[in-house]
Amino acid sequence: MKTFYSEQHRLHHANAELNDGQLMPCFEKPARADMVLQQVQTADLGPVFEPEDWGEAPLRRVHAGDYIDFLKGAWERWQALGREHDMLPLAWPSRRTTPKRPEDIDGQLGYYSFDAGAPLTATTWQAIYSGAQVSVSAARQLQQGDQQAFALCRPPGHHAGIDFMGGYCYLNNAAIAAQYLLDHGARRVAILDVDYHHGNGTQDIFWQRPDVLVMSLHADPRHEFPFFAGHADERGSGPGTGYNVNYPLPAGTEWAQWSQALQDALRTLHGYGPDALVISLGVDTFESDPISQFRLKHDDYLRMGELIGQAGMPTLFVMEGGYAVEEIGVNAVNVLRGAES
Ligand code: Q9C
Ligand code: ZN
Repeated sequence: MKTFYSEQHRLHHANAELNDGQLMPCFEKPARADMVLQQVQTADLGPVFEPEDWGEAPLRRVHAGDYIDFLKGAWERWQALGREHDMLPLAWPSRRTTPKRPEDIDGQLGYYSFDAGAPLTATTWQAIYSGAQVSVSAARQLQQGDQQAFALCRPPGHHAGIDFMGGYCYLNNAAIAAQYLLDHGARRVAILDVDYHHGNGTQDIFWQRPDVLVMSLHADPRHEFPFFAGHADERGSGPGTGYNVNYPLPAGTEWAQWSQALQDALRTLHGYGPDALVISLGVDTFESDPISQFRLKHDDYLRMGELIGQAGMPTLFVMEGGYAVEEIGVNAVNVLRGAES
C-alpha cells in the first residue's frame, strides 16, 4: 500500500509535558515518525509519497473557523508579549460557568483546549497543517480506487475536537480524512479507533451525525486519560444516536479480550455498511508502552491487521499514538502488513 508522509512533522517538537506532577521531555516527539517511516521502508510496504497541498478548506470542514484562526495566529500573539518558550494553557472553564471566549491569549489557550497536553511552538502550525495534508492526500488515494492507504501523520489527531486541542493533538487528521471522503462521493464512513486512549475529539466531531460511525476501543476513562469521555453509555445524540460506540477496557487487557471487542466492532461495522473505513492507528496498546497499561504483543498487531483487512472495505490507516519509540514502527507496520495479506 502507499504511504503518505511529510518531513515537516519535525517542525513540531515541544520541550516538555506535565507527567506525574513533573515537567518531562515530551513523549510525542519526531523520532516516533522516523521509526515508522524506517519500518515502512525496511518491510518494503510500498512507495512513500509527499502530500499535495489541499489548502485549509478540508480542515475547516471539520474544525471551527475561529479555532483554526487561533492555531494559525497564536504564536505571533505570544511572541508579541516577549514570550519565547512553548505555549501552554493554564486555566479552563469549570462547571456552571458560561464559557465566553476571553480576549487574552492565556484565556484563549484554555478556551481552545481540554488539557495542558498540547503545547504550541513557533512552528507547530506548519507541522499540523502538513499532517492534515498527509491525511487528505492518503484519503484521496482511496477515493481514486486504492483499497488501502497509510497516512503517516505526526503529531496525532484523535483527541482534537471541533474547537479544542489536547492530548498531543491539534487537528483531527482521521476526521478530516473521513469528511473528505464524504465530500467526494462516500455516503457513509466508519472510523475505528484502536489507540489505547479514547478518541474524544473524533467523538465530539461526529457526535450528532449518522453519516460517520465512530467506534473506539480504549482504556476505561474511569482510570485513564482523557478521563471525561469514552464510557460505554455515550452513544451519540439527535440524529447521531447509536452511531457512536465505545469499548472501555480494563488495565492489563491482552489480545484475547481486546480482539473480542474488535470482533464486536467489526460486526457493527458490517451492519452499518460504509463506503470507506478509517482506522485511527495508535499502537500505544503495546505491552511496553511507557504511558499505557494494555499488553498487546508484536504478533497481535499482525492479527489486528488481518481482522481489519478481512472486513474487505477500502481502508485508510491514520497514525495516532504509540510511545515505545523503538517498537512503534514494527507494531504499526505489522498492522498494515496484516491488512494487506
Ligand atoms: N501519565 C495519544 O495517544 N497524558 N495521546 C498522559 C500519562 C496524555 C495520549 C499522561 C496522553 C495523551 C494520541
Ligand atoms: Zn493514545
